[in-house]
Amino acid sequence: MFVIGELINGMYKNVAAAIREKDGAALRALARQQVAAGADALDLNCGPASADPVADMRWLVETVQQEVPVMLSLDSTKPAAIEEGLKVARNRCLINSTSADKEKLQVYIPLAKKYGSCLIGLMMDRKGVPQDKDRRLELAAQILESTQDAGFPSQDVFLDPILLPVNVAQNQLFDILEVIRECRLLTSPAPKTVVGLSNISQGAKLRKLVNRTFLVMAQAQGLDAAILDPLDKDLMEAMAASELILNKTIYCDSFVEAYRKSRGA
Ligand code: THG
Repeated sequence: MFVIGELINGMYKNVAAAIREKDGAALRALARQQVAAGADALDLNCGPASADPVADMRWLVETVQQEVPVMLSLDSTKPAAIEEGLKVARNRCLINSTSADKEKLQVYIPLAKKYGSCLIGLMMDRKGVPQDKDRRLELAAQILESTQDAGFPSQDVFLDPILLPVNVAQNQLFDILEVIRECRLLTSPAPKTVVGLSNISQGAKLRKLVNRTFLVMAQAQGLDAAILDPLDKDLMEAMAASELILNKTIYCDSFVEAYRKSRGA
């Protein structure tokens, strides 16, 4: 599993404050802790309260890469903010994200090609998030058709079925698990899949239990990557046990410790 740390997001009050006050030390600590806990990449999102998303994204990238050498996931709805991040990033980035709308794909695919980035494609369009499995797969196919037409490698596309909260859209979660398995069949080489894991438990009780249970179920469907809280130890241990059961890692008595070390944690 490719782990993208979710904690540098202006959705969190402490992060919004650190961005507003340009408190680099606070963000570098969050970056260091997530990588030390096993994150392979970090999601960077200025949050809805940012007065200047372009300048804030530049500052986030510059600040975080002083501390850790990992891939950055530039999470913004504004192409100008994403491009600003791409310009200053030293390492390869993930563009987070495009929808399946043609006019969005026409902007983001050339950007991903220009900077050699990976691209997260959301299975939604201007009409919103689909309610059913077939429509999600249709949108995934549209995204892949556009990337293939542009000569962009399908294995650098991360398809996101959009995880909705269990207390809002409980009846869609099983469909989403099936979509994760089936969208790998859309192209060869296969695209990758990613979810924003914590979405599933927003507003729910026992959030961590819900998060880690969904994660292991999605791993069984072949999920490649997740935006999650790497500081959640039980979650990271469930992920390790799941990889063991799926025969992705070799059993040893200290498999959790071995897994932590294998991710440089
Ligand atoms: N897909 C993609 N990118 C994404 C998402 C996705 N980026 C953002 C988000 N979803 C993933 N990141 C988070 C980060 C935090 C939370 C959920 C998803 C979260 N935050 C607490 C809450 O809202 O309850 C904040 C609590 C606080 O304020 O302290 O749950 O799906 N491609």
